[in-house]
Amino acid sequence: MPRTLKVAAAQLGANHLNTKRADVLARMTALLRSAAELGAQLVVFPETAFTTFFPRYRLDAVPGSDAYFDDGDTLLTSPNTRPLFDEAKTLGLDVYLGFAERSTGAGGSSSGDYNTCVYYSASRGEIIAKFRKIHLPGTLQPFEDPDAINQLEKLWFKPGDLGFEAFRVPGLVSSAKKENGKTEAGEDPLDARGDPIMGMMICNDRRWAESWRCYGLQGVEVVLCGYNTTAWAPDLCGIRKPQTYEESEIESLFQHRLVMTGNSYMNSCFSVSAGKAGVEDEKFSLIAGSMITSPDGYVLAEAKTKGDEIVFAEIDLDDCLPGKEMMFNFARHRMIHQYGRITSQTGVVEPPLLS
Ligand code: CDT
Repeated sequence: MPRTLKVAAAQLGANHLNTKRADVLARMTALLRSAAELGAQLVVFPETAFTTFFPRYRLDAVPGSDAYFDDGDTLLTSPNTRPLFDEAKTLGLDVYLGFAERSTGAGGSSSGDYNTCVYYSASRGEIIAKFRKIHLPGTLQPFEDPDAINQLEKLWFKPGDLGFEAFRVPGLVSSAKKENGKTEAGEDPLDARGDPIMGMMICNDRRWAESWRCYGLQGVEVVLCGYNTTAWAPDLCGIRKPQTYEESEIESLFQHRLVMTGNSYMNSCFSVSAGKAGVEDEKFSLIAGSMITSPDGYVLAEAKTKGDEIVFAEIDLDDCLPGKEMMFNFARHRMIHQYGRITSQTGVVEPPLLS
Protein backbone atom coordinates (compact mmCIF):
# COMPACT_ATOMS: atom_id res chain seq x y z
CA MET A 1 0.00 0.00 0.00
CA PRO A 2 1.65 3.31 -1.00
CA ARG A 3 2.30 5.73 1.81
CA THR A 4 1.43 8.89 -0.10
CA LEU A 5 1.18 12.28 1.50
CA LYS A 6 0.09 15.66 0.14
CA VAL A 7 2.32 18.39 1.54
CA ALA A 8 2.43 22.16 1.16
CA ALA A 9 4.86 24.94 1.96
CA ALA A 10 2.97 28.14 2.78
CA GLN A 11 5.36 30.90 1.77
CA LEU A 12 4.52 34.27 3.31
CA GLY A 13 5.26 37.65 1.81
CA ALA A 14 6.81 40.37 3.93
CA ASN A 15 5.62 41.42 7.38
CA HIS A 16 6.58 44.77 8.89
CA LEU A 17 7.19 46.23 12.35
CA ASN A 18 3.66 47.62 12.33
CA THR A 19 1.92 44.64 10.76
CA LYS A 20 -1.14 43.70 12.78
CA ARG A 21 -1.48 40.14 14.03
CA ALA A 22 -5.05 39.96 12.78
CA ASP A 23 -3.89 40.74 9.24
CA VAL A 24 -1.19 38.05 9.29
CA LEU A 25 -3.67 35.54 10.69
CA ALA A 26 -6.09 36.37 7.87
CA ARG A 27 -3.35 35.77 5.27
CA MET A 28 -2.29 32.54 6.92
CA THR A 29 -5.81 31.15 7.18
CA ALA A 30 -6.35 32.07 3.51
CA LEU A 31 -3.24 30.04 2.67
CA LEU A 32 -4.60 27.12 4.69
CA ARG A 33 -7.79 27.22 2.63
CA SER A 34 -5.82 27.32 -0.64
CA ALA A 35 -3.74 24.35 0.50
CA ALA A 36 -6.87 22.43 1.49
CA GLU A 37 -8.38 23.06 -1.96
CA LEU A 38 -5.32 21.34 -3.45
CA GLY A 39 -5.89 18.40 -1.12
CA ALA A 40 -2.95 19.10 1.19
CA GLN A 41 -2.72 17.22 4.49
CA LEU A 42 0.20 19.15 5.98
CA VAL A 43 1.08 22.85 5.67
CA VAL A 44 4.47 24.29 6.67
CA PHE A 45 4.71 27.99 7.58
CA PRO A 46 7.93 30.07 7.87
CA GLU A 47 10.11 30.84 10.87
CA THR A 48 8.66 33.67 13.06
CA ALA A 49 5.67 33.62 10.76
CA PHE A 50 3.57 36.23 12.59
CA THR A 51 6.06 39.11 12.57
CA THR A 52 8.76 40.88 10.67
CA PHE A 53 12.11 39.14 11.23
CA PHE A 54 12.73 41.36 14.26
CA PRO A 55 16.08 39.84 15.41
CA ARG A 56 17.71 42.01 12.75
CA TYR A 57 17.14 44.95 15.12
CA ARG A 58 18.71 45.90 18.44
CA LEU A 59 16.51 45.15 21.45
CA ASP A 60 15.89 48.85 22.09
CA ALA A 61 14.92 49.47 18.45
CA VAL A 62 11.73 47.42 18.73
CA PRO A 63 9.44 49.05 21.29
CA GLY A 64 6.52 46.77 22.04
CA SER A 65 8.42 43.64 21.03
CA ASP A 66 6.68 41.74 23.85
CA ALA A 67 3.73 41.50 21.50
CA TYR A 68 5.88 39.52 19.03
CA PHE A 69 6.21 36.61 21.46
CA ASP A 70 3.71 33.84 22.15
CA ASP A 71 3.51 31.34 24.95
CA GLY A 72 4.13 27.91 23.41
CA ASP A 73 1.80 26.29 25.95
CA THR A 74 -1.29 28.33 25.09
CA LEU A 75 -1.12 28.42 21.29
CA LEU A 76 -4.42 26.57 20.88
CA THR A 77 -6.33 28.88 23.21
CA SER A 78 -4.70 32.33 22.94
CA PRO A 79 -6.69 34.77 20.77
CA ASN A 80 -3.40 35.69 19.04
CA THR A 81 -2.91 32.19 17.63
CA ARG A 82 -6.10 30.19 18.10
CA PRO A 83 -7.76 31.26 14.80
CA LEU A 84 -5.00 29.51 12.84
CA PHE A 85 -5.43 26.21 14.67
CA ASP A 86 -9.24 26.44 14.59
CA GLU A 87 -9.05 26.80 10.80
CA ALA A 88 -6.57 23.92 10.53
CA LYS A 89 -8.86 21.73 12.63
CA THR A 90 -11.87 22.60 10.49
CA LEU A 91 -9.96 21.87 7.29
CA GLY A 92 -8.31 18.73 8.70
CA LEU A 93 -4.80 20.11 8.10
CA ASP A 94 -1.66 19.40 10.07
CA VAL A 95 0.50 22.51 10.57
CA TYR A 96 4.15 23.35 11.21
CA LEU A 97 4.22 26.83 12.74
CA GLY A 98 7.33 28.92 13.44
CA PHE A 99 6.96 31.61 16.13
CA ALA A 100 8.89 33.53 18.76
CA GLU A 101 8.30 31.66 22.02
CA ARG A 102 8.24 33.23 25.48
CA SER A 103 8.04 30.28 27.80
CA THR A 104 7.13 30.49 31.47
CA GLY A 105 8.26 26.90 31.87
CA ALA A 106 4.77 25.93 32.98
CA GLY A 107 4.40 23.35 30.22
CA GLY A 108 7.44 21.39 31.31
CA SER A 109 10.07 22.82 28.95
CA SER A 110 12.55 25.38 30.26
CA SER A 111 11.57 29.04 30.53
CA GLY A 112 12.90 31.88 28.39
CA ASP A 113 12.71 33.23 24.86
CA TYR A 114 13.29 30.80 22.02
CA ASN A 115 12.97 30.69 18.25
CA THR A 116 10.50 27.81 18.12
CA CYS A 117 8.26 25.73 15.91
CA VAL A 118 5.48 23.30 16.74
CA TYR A 119 3.72 20.50 14.89
CA TYR A 120 -0.08 20.52 15.16
CA SER A 121 -1.86 17.27 14.36
CA ALA A 122 -5.42 17.84 13.13
CA SER A 123 -6.39 14.22 13.76
CA ARG A 124 -5.37 14.58 17.41
CA GLY A 125 -6.46 18.20 17.76
CA GLU A 126 -3.23 18.92 19.62
CA ILE A 127 0.39 19.93 19.30
CA ILE A 128 2.42 16.73 19.19
CA ALA A 129 5.98 18.08 18.81
CA LYS A 130 8.02 21.18 19.55
CA PHE A 131 11.50 22.18 18.35
CA ARG A 132 13.60 25.15 19.45
CA LYS A 133 16.17 26.49 16.96
CA ILE A 134 19.60 25.19 17.87
CA HIS A 135 21.97 26.99 15.48
CA LEU A 136 21.35 30.68 16.19
CA PRO A 137 23.27 32.59 13.49
CA GLY A 138 24.86 36.02 13.44
CA THR A 139 26.49 38.05 16.20
CA LEU A 140 25.77 38.86 19.84
CA GLN A 141 26.46 42.56 19.35
CA PRO A 142 25.45 44.79 16.43
CA PHE A 143 28.09 45.75 13.86
CA GLU A 144 29.65 49.18 14.33
CA ASP A 145 28.74 50.17 10.77
CA PRO A 146 25.25 51.68 11.16
CA ASP A 147 24.38 50.54 7.61
CA ALA A 148 25.33 46.91 8.18
CA ILE A 149 22.52 44.36 8.34
CA ASN A 150 22.53 42.63 11.69
CA GLN A 151 21.39 39.19 12.75
CA LEU A 152 21.06 39.36 16.53
CA GLU A 153 19.34 36.09 17.31
CA LYS A 154 21.98 35.24 19.91
CA LEU A 155 20.80 38.35 21.76
CA TRP A 156 17.07 37.80 21.38
CA PHE A 157 16.87 34.04 21.93
CA LYS A 158 18.39 31.23 23.97
CA PRO A 159 19.78 28.32 21.94
CA GLY A 160 17.30 25.51 21.55
CA ASP A 161 17.43 22.85 24.25
CA LEU A 162 15.09 20.19 22.94
CA GLY A 163 17.51 18.39 20.62
CA PHE A 164 16.67 16.97 17.21
CA GLU A 165 13.88 14.58 18.18
CA ALA A 166 12.05 12.93 15.29
CA PHE A 167 8.42 11.98 15.86
CA ARG A 168 5.67 9.86 14.34
CA VAL A 169 2.67 11.68 12.92
CA PRO A 170 -0.67 9.94 13.30
CA GLY A 171 -3.65 10.13 10.98
CA LEU A 172 -1.88 10.93 7.69
CA VAL A 173 -1.38 7.61 5.92
CA SER A 174 -3.69 4.64 5.80
CA SER A 175 -1.24 2.10 7.17
CA ALA A 176 -1.79 1.34 10.83
CA LYS A 177 0.28 2.87 13.59
CA LYS A 178 3.38 0.67 13.97
CA GLU A 179 6.93 0.98 15.14
CA ASN A 180 10.16 -0.23 13.54
CA GLY A 181 8.43 -2.03 10.69
CA LYS A 182 7.32 -4.89 12.96
CA THR A 183 5.21 -7.23 10.85
CA GLU A 184 2.27 -9.24 12.00
CA ALA A 185 1.80 -12.83 10.82
CA GLY A 186 1.46 -12.95 7.04
CA GLU A 187 1.93 -9.23 6.60
CA ASP A 188 4.10 -7.74 3.84
CA PRO A 189 6.98 -5.85 5.56
CA LEU A 190 6.43 -2.99 3.14
CA ASP A 191 2.98 -2.48 4.65
CA ALA A 192 4.31 -2.34 8.20
CA ARG A 193 6.22 0.90 8.24
CA GLY A 194 3.57 2.76 10.15
CA ASP A 195 2.98 6.44 10.65
CA PRO A 196 5.34 8.91 8.88
CA ILE A 197 8.52 9.88 10.72
CA MET A 198 9.14 13.63 10.69
CA GLY A 199 11.74 16.03 12.02
CA MET A 200 11.69 19.81 12.39
CA MET A 201 14.40 22.43 12.09
CA ILE A 202 14.46 26.21 11.76
CA CYS A 203 16.28 28.22 9.11
CA ASN A 204 20.02 28.18 9.89
CA ASP A 205 19.73 24.63 11.28
CA ARG A 206 19.29 23.47 7.67
CA ARG A 207 22.85 24.50 6.77
CA TRP A 208 24.35 22.05 9.27
CA ALA A 209 24.86 18.45 8.22
CA GLU A 210 24.69 17.50 11.91
CA SER A 211 21.03 18.58 12.17
CA TRP A 212 20.02 16.35 9.27
CA ARG A 213 22.09 13.36 10.35
CA CYS A 214 20.53 13.44 13.82
CA TYR A 215 17.17 13.04 12.10
CA GLY A 216 18.53 10.61 9.49
CA LEU A 217 19.63 8.35 12.33
CA GLN A 218 16.00 8.20 13.49
CA GLY A 219 14.77 7.14 10.04
CA VAL A 220 13.28 10.51 9.21
CA GLU A 221 11.05 10.55 6.13
CA VAL A 222 10.11 14.24 5.96
CA VAL A 223 12.12 17.19 7.31
CA LEU A 224 10.15 20.39 7.85
CA CYS A 225 11.89 23.78 7.94
CA GLY A 226 10.71 27.38 8.15
CA TYR A 227 13.13 30.19 7.34
CA ASN A 228 13.82 33.92 6.97
CA THR A 229 16.94 34.17 4.82
CA THR A 230 18.32 37.53 3.94
CA ALA A 231 18.95 38.15 0.25
CA TRP A 232 21.57 40.79 0.99
CA ALA A 233 23.83 40.78 4.04
CA PRO A 234 27.48 41.04 2.95
CA ASP A 235 28.68 41.56 6.53
CA LEU A 236 27.05 38.35 7.69
CA CYS A 237 27.65 35.95 4.85
CA GLY A 238 31.43 36.22 4.68
CA ILE A 239 31.63 36.70 0.91
CA ARG A 240 35.11 37.19 -0.51
CA LYS A 241 34.34 39.27 -3.59
CA PRO A 242 32.03 42.28 -3.75
CA GLN A 243 28.63 41.30 -5.06
CA THR A 244 25.75 43.21 -6.53
CA TYR A 245 22.40 42.84 -4.80
CA GLU A 246 21.22 40.54 -7.64
CA GLU A 247 24.28 38.29 -7.37
CA SER A 248 23.80 38.05 -3.62
CA GLU A 249 20.14 37.02 -3.92
CA ILE A 250 20.96 34.40 -6.58
CA GLU A 251 23.74 32.97 -4.43
CA SER A 252 21.57 32.88 -1.33
CA LEU A 253 18.81 31.04 -3.19
CA PHE A 254 21.37 28.66 -4.69
CA GLN A 255 22.73 27.81 -1.25
CA HIS A 256 19.23 27.29 0.14
CA ARG A 257 18.47 24.88 -2.71
CA LEU A 258 21.84 23.18 -2.22
CA VAL A 259 21.32 22.37 1.46
CA MET A 260 17.73 21.22 1.02
CA THR A 261 18.46 18.95 -1.95
CA GLY A 262 21.87 17.71 -0.77
CA ASN A 263 20.81 16.84 2.75
CA SER A 264 17.55 15.26 1.57
CA TYR A 265 19.66 13.00 -0.65
CA MET A 266 22.26 12.18 2.01
CA ASN A 267 19.55 11.23 4.52
CA SER A 268 17.12 9.66 2.02
CA CYS A 269 14.22 11.86 3.04
CA PHE A 270 11.84 14.45 1.68
CA SER A 271 11.90 18.04 2.84
CA VAL A 272 9.35 20.85 2.93
CA SER A 273 10.76 24.33 3.49
CA ALA A 274 8.76 27.56 3.74
CA GLY A 275 10.25 31.04 3.78
CA LYS A 276 9.08 34.52 4.53
CA ALA A 277 9.92 36.45 1.37
CA GLY A 278 10.02 39.96 -0.09
CA VAL A 279 11.10 43.27 1.42
CA GLU A 280 10.37 43.77 5.12
CA ASP A 281 10.22 47.22 6.70
CA GLU A 282 10.99 48.81 3.28
CA LYS A 283 14.64 47.81 3.53
CA PHE A 284 15.34 44.17 4.32
CA SER A 285 15.08 41.67 1.47
CA LEU A 286 14.39 38.01 2.14
CA ILE A 287 14.78 35.26 -0.44
CA ALA A 288 11.74 33.28 -1.54
CA GLY A 289 12.38 29.76 -2.89
CA SER A 290 10.07 27.75 -0.62
CA MET A 291 10.38 24.20 -1.89
CA ILE A 292 9.73 20.50 -1.59
CA THR A 293 12.66 18.14 -2.25
CA SER A 294 12.93 14.39 -2.75
CA PRO A 295 15.20 11.66 -1.31
CA ASP A 296 16.99 11.58 -4.66
CA GLY A 297 17.91 15.22 -4.25
CA TYR A 298 15.46 16.70 -6.73
CA VAL A 299 13.31 19.81 -6.32
CA LEU A 300 9.72 18.60 -6.72
CA ALA A 301 8.05 22.01 -6.40
CA GLU A 302 9.33 25.53 -5.82
CA ALA A 303 7.81 28.98 -5.21
CA LYS A 304 7.35 31.17 -8.27
CA THR A 305 6.74 34.44 -6.42
CA LYS A 306 8.12 36.51 -3.56
CA GLY A 307 4.75 36.71 -1.83
CA ASP A 308 2.07 34.60 -0.18
CA GLU A 309 2.02 31.34 -2.14
CA ILE A 310 1.28 27.66 -1.68
CA VAL A 311 3.91 25.25 -3.00
CA PHE A 312 2.38 21.79 -3.26
CA ALA A 313 3.44 18.21 -4.02
CA GLU A 314 2.17 14.71 -3.52
CA ILE A 315 4.95 12.52 -2.20
CA ASP A 316 5.30 8.77 -1.67
CA LEU A 317 7.20 8.06 1.53
CA ASP A 318 8.33 4.74 0.08
CA ASP A 319 10.64 6.72 -2.21
CA CYS A 320 12.83 7.02 0.91
CA LEU A 321 13.39 3.26 0.97
CA PRO A 322 15.97 2.73 -1.80
CA GLY A 323 18.38 5.26 -0.29
CA LYS A 324 17.79 4.08 3.28
CA GLU A 325 18.31 0.43 2.30
CA MET A 326 21.23 0.79 -0.12
CA MET A 327 23.49 3.83 -0.61
CA PHE A 328 22.74 5.37 2.79
CA ASN A 329 22.06 2.22 4.76
CA PHE A 330 23.58 3.66 7.93
CA ALA A 331 23.71 0.40 9.87
CA ARG A 332 25.70 -1.22 7.09
CA HIS A 333 28.04 1.56 6.05
CA ARG A 334 28.64 4.14 8.78
CA MET A 335 32.09 4.06 10.40
CA ILE A 336 31.45 5.79 13.69
CA HIS A 337 34.85 4.92 15.16
CA GLN A 338 36.29 7.38 12.63
CA TYR A 339 33.86 10.22 13.39
CA GLY A 340 35.01 11.16 16.91
CA ARG A 341 35.89 14.75 16.03
CA ILE A 342 32.30 15.53 15.15
CA THR A 343 31.20 15.42 18.77
CA SER A 344 34.49 16.06 20.61
CA GLN A 345 35.61 19.20 18.76
CA THR A 346 33.65 22.40 17.98
CA GLY A 347 35.98 24.68 16.02
CA VAL A 348 38.64 23.96 13.42
CA VAL A 349 42.00 22.55 14.52
CA GLU A 350 44.34 22.68 11.54
CA PRO A 351 47.08 20.07 10.99
CA PRO A 352 50.63 21.29 11.79
CA LEU A 353 52.90 22.55 9.02
CA LEU A 354 55.41 20.03 7.69
CA SER A 355 58.85 21.16 8.84
N1 CDT B 1 16.92 33.27 10.18
C1 CDT B 1 18.10 32.68 9.90
O1 CDT B 1 18.52 31.74 10.56
N2 CDT B 1 18.78 33.18 8.88
C2 CDT B 1 20.08 32.69 8.49
C3 CDT B 1 20.88 33.80 7.96
C4 CDT B 1 22.26 33.70 8.43
S1 CDT B 1 23.17 35.14 8.36
C5 CDT B 1 22.92 35.79 6.83
C6 CDT B 1 20.02 31.57 7.47
O2 CDT B 1 20.72 30.57 7.68
O3 CDT B 1 19.36 31.68 6.46
